[in-house]
Amino acid sequence: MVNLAAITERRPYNAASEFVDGNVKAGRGNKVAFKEGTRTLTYGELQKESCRFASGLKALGFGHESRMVMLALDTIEFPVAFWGAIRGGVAPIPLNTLLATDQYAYMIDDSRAAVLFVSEALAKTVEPALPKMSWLKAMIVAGDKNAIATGKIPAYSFDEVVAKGKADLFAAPTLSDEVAFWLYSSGSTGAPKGTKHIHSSLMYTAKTYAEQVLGMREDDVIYSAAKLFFAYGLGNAMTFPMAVGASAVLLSGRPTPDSVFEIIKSEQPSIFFGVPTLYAALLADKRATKGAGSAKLRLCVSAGEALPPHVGENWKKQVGLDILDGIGSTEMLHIFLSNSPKELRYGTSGKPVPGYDAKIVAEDGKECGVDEIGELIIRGASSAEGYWNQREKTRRTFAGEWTYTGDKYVRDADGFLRCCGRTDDMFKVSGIWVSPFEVEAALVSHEAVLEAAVIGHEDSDGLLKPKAYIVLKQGFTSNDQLFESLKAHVKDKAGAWKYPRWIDVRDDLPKTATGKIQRFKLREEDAGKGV
Ligand code: 3UK
Repeated sequence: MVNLAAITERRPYNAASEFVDGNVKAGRGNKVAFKEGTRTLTYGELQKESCRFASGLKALGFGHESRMVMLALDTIEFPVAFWGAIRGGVAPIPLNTLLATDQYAYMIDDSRAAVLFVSEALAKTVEPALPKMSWLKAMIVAGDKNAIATGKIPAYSFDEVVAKGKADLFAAPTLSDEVAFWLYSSGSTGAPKGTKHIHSSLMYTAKTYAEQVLGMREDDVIYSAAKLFFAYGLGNAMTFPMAVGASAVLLSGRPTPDSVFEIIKSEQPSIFFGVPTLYAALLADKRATKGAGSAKLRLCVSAGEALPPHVGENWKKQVGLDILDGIGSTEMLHIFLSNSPKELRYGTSGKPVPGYDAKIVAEDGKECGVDEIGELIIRGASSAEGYWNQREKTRRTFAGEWTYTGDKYVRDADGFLRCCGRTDDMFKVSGIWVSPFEVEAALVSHEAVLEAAVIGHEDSDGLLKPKAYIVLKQGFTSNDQLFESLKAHVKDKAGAWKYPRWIDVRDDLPKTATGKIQRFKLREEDAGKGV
């Protein structure tokens, strides 16, 4: 039996000591922890380099109780910087690498981080934000520090910081209950929220989901197409394999069918983690055959949005393995409901992971019966401490032991839980949030658009993509050229995956008496029409 109480008990504890130093102590100093292309990092190297990084940060004046924003690709430097920071008591804050300058400006300033760790390839996106940042005191660039003009902010290369630091083993005297790192979570309105996670939560997710549902073990080789900056990828490819002394493969580039099949073939992973859109794209490729190219593949996992049943069924037919769909969240850190190799029902998120309790509640707070839709709430020790400087939202989401997911769920007579959409207007595209509000804001900032409403519309794979309803300003007519220009405009303003795949021009949009757009009416109308 896994003793979960021992993990959450309040005590002096630094997660880096257990995840990094624990592996060296267990004799895995020479084992490869991470592989990225031709580069490798052993557990022993990770220990030394993370000590040097922590000590280098300290020498620059950043120690226990400071914060470091990370805008970093999945390279060998990621785990060194992440664990180096945690070791030094500095909270790392990995950011989504697919965002635009203004969004970075918001999160860097909101977090009040003193240090920004950035991969050279991403430096140009964040550069225009730097003169306006009021809290940043230093930049660390993985690569050439001259690739970015940092103005008054001193810049150091990753190598310089590591060289400055000492390799002596140390860890800041943190507590198991203390905030270790943050992740930003987005909502339907308003800005993203800094979600604060504590040191013990990392091992809690590993001992519950990774160990008991996946049975992850020392000889596993992990490949996660979801990047380390997502809570999903962070667990999959970093904390889970490290919790059992396994190895993870990292890809710094985009996970396309080509790059993913190439990695599966060359690295022969035993566990693969993806999102539904990627599985659908992989299935359309002729390489989606037995084991997908890896003789060792034993588990495939999907999360981020609901997996359409036919994707799982076709994968099973072509690849020979089931896809385990599970739901997790930034707020709960990782997966809390999941299918398992022993118990799987497509079209559902499975059952609660050992260590988590799930309830479906009606609006009056009463628990729903079988087949009654309500909001899914979760109890489990990996829940975040709260949102940074967002008291109202914190109180609403983290209600004592229970965390409100904002997801509508229903439980069937056999105890399987099925997702029925959101309680708000949010939806996921490729597992990444889209807020209709921000796509609409981008659309109305175009010269031709008077009003806009955006909903998720199912594509031919049963996966949601943005669909826009717009009212044009006088003097503009709808044509393909205008639609292309609107799509390009949204990509530029809001993010590449958020552009509307369909645009419907209307004379007016359904609104409440107070002028609020009624997206649910458009959704109902759209559902009636089918694809
Ligand atoms: C939705 C799902 C149906 C759901 C995440 C695994 O996605 C993760 O975190 P986010 O904070 O989003 C959380 C929300 O995404 N969702 C996620 N998985 C599923 N809906 N079926 C699923 N399998 O709305 C949830 O509230 O981006 C996923 C591990 C860690 C994570 N943070």
